[in-house]
Amino acid sequence: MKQIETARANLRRKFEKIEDKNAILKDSEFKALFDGIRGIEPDKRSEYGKAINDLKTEVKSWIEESDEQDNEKEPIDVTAPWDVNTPKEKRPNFFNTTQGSIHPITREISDIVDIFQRMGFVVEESREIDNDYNMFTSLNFPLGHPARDDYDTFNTDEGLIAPAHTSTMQNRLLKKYKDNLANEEPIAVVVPDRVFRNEDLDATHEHTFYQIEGIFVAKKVNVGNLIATLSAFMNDYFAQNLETKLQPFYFPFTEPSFEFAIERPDVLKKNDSEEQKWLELGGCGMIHPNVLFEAGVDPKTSSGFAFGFGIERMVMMKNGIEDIRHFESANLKFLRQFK
Ligand code: FA5
Repeated sequence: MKQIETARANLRRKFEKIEDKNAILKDSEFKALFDGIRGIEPDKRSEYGKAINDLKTEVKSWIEESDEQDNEKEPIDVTAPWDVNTPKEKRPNFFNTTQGSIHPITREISDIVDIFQRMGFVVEESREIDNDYNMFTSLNFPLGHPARDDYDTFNTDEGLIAPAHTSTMQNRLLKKYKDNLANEEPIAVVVPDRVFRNEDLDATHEHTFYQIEGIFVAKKVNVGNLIATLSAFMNDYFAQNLETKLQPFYFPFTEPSFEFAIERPDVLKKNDSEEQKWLELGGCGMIHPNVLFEAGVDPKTSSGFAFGFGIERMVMMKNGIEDIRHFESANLKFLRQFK
């Protein structure tokens, strides 16, 4: 009986350690116990045999218990392409991956939108297919105007356009919200969405990317309001007090027009030259009176600003990403860094 007790203790110790719990039933301790029967006095043999069998029953109950615990830890996936009884180490690892995660652009858009919502902007979606009126005419690009060439994008045979910027929404949104003005409320809308351009691709140019458009219209809005709004947004988004710069530019739909640049955040500092110091994020300006008028807003009583930023460029700056092509690459190694 002492021999069986020792064997029991040894078996338990081994059982705790081994991965494949079933293997314990084939352990040499059992064989040694059965072989030991020959050395037992004949009238004690049946008692000894019964004790070995009891031990075996007990060991089986250890296995059952540990299976139950495993099952509690890990629910059974009935769609898995293996038998549920296959031990873990023998299951094929098809996916070699853990759970999926939210794409960094999706997550950043929701952060960006949060900031603007806190500032009182409402959020609207753009479209991935639009027409010449919204892309150009309503935005004060006359037919044949050379500025149309700056927005070279993709067209369908029917003459529809994959929008090259989110400004295509300006006319629709001014019309939709113009009653706000009669009620002494501003029009304050942001539009984060996908846009398309026929581009030569490089580290900062994609053919498919995201922009965030903003429009703000009320009585007596001026460039100072534009700068204050954009600076407040950038400081919140980058959680760093960055220097900002407006430089004169040309867009047919704003007058005056500017390019909005920020100082490179610390992670992307290159050298101290003036040329390397600034990163251009997007365009902005005071909405052109023709654009307001076209949407039925009286430019004599109301004025406003608009802006359009490239979202990838902002995310690249915030996270120190050196190449825009990572975003659409479906490269898991890249994407998993943003869990
Ligand atoms: C525009 O698209 C204007 N609609 C912006 C605007 C809106 C001006 C409202 C005034 C009022 P632009 O072509 O510069 O402007 O593009 C704006 C930003 O989009 C760029 O600064 C850049 O951040 C981003 N962008 C432009 N082209 C690409 C591209 N191929 N890949 C990635 N980002 C791009």
